[in-house]
Amino acid sequence: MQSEIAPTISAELRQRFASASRVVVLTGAGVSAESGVPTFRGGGNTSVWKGMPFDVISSGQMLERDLPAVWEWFDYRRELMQSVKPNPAHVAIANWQRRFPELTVVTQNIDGLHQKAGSRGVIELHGNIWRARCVTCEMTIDLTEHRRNACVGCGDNLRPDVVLFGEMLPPGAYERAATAASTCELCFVVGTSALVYPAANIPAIAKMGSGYVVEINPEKTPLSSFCDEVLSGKAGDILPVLGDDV
Ligand code: BV8
Repeated sequence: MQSEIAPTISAELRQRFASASRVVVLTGAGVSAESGVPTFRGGGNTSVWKGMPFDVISSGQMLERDLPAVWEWFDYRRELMQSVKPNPAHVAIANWQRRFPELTVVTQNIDGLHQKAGSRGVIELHGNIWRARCVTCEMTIDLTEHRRNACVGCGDNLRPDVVLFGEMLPPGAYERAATAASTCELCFVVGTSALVYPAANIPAIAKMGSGYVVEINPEKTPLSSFCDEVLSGKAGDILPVLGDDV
């Protein structure tokens, strides 16, 4: 039964969903919106911090200039995320792991909610807010278990293990995501404004291969006109229906 909250899913997508083996899901902040994690460009309380736009406070330059300010910003966001839980969108994507022989989850998010929902092998293009990394020896610690004092390895400062604007992505992360996209049959783009690169390249790479690209977002984005199918609505409404429907 087609849920009244989900838009019409085309016969083509139903057929592809039923027969696909290699699937890529690229997610952005919108997939966590229904968990209560503020998005960045929706004007929420993480789009500006102490008068600074988020791509200023979350930049490599700011980290060089004022590490304590960057820690204050990330401590605030970790506090906001303490009690958030995966929503039906994360759970549906985690369930797809059993459905598709090769499912690759690529996320721009740093909240760890895909892993909490049970997804494995998640490619975190922008790192993870629950980890800290030594600025010198790059040793990482889990901030859910340790306080962020000095590095236990070499004693130098720790920084959030998150990719800030102007910084390179984790070695190999983008390449693994691009490789999966280049050979996928289906690529879902869920809850992203598709403004940040190189993550926003992933759907184009899927399209250049044999990927059928499906956007799931309540709003239009720069990607919408390029996608094979756009399902306008919330990820938490649409993703669970997609699976049941076919
Ligand atoms: C790089 C971690 C190579 C931090 C993030 C100058 C110098 C250097 C680089 C650049 C430069 N100028 C431009 C660049 C490239 C730059 C870039 O792309 N800038 C943009 C702004 C133009 N990229 C980089 O810097 C990257 N590195 O290029 O390295 C390099 C290096 C040095 C020199 C040259 C080249 C690094 C980018 C990573 C930045 N870190 N996050 C933190 O979180 O604080 S990015 C940040 O934006 C988040 O990760 C976020 O995920 C990401 C993208 O945003 P979205 O996820 O799309 O979220 P947004 O709020 O925008 O949209 C939410 C969407 O969800 C909306 O469409 C909404 O409609 C929808 N939605 C809402 N509710 C729902 C929903 N959808 C479904 N269901 C719902 N319920």
